[in-house]
Amino acid sequence: MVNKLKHDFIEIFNRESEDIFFSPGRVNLIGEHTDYNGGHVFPCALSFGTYGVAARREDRKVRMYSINFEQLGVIEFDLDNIVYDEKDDWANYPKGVIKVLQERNYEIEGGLDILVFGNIPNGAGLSSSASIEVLTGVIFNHYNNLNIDMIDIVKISQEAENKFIGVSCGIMDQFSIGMGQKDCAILLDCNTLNYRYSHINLDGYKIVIANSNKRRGLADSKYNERCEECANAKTALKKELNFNELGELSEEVFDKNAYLIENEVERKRARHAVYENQRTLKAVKALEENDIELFGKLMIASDTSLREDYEVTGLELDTLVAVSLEQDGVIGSRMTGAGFGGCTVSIVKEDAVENFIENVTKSYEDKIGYKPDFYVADISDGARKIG
Ligand code: NG1
Ligand code: MG
Repeated sequence: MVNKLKHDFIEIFNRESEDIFFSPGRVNLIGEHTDYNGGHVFPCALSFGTYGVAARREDRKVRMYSINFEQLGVIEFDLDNIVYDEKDDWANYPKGVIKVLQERNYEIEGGLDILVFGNIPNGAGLSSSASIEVLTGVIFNHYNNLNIDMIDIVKISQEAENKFIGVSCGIMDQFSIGMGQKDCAILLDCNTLNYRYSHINLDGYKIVIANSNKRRGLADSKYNERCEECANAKTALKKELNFNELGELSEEVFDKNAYLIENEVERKRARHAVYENQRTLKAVKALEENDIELFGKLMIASDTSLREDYEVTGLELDTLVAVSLEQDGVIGSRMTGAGFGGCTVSIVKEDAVENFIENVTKSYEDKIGYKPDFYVADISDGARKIG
């Protein structure tokens, strides 16, 4: 792979590359739509992600080429004039990160040629966007000797997505991609950014990701709508309760005070955020006590809440979860990521994985008309220089 990318670099830029970087995708095991509500998440970095092959330039131009979007060709821009441009599509993510670096007064000395290749399915809730953001941060950090901590690269990447791209996302994706560790999921408190690694010891089980192959479409605008609904619910509750984030509330306190949220839709959204946060803490405890059955039940409860209270699933994801749960050896299954399409994550007994994939493919295709894709997750390290 790496050799092929070096070869492609020469073809595209007519020169040798200098260094190779990798930034993973991520899958969230539980804790969905809790990050921007100040709750907990439990994601892990994957072995597939985005590769970046780079070489310094003497001038202040950045030239970028993505093998995934070859029809867009080489995208060129000047370090002194970084503006969002719809036609540059994917390249707006790296642009955003460079822009935020500059806004924070990091000095970017010179331009770069960068070839990018990603093997994460796009728009599937596995964070292809955050993967390229963090990749960009790591690359520019390296070539400009900026010595930025990974945590700050994470925050800079999130800010790029918030301000430059316009998605009010929380910090889960960038955090897990930057800070990921092999064979571990990260329990992250998105309010305080306290975190710890939890070793994933799924003896005899696999984490199976299924892509519904339903593109997410309107996800970004619906996403911002959910952020706003939760913010309104929080304001209504805060009139009586003294707290900062929905993630600080227990189910009991929420239930007692939920009547304060007059808007019924906003009440449901907030209920999801509060309950999902508590579920995440219970799920991590269960996993660490080797109670995989309980972990699976909490995954299913998470999905139900995302479907009924948060309303971010849709026919394809609902079908995929339903047919997954009908199979032998399945402990739990839920949508993962923003929703509306994209992926599910399931815990499946190792010896049942093959049948699971075959049967789910068939049932899903019967009902939806096209096939899902599967990935058996391999939990890996976070973004880094690899060569
Ligand atoms: P995906 O589905 O990877 O875009 C989005 C947000 C996360 C989080 C999840 C829902 C972005 C970049 N990320 O993830 O911060 O809120 O949805 O839990 O939009
Ligand atoms: Mg995204």
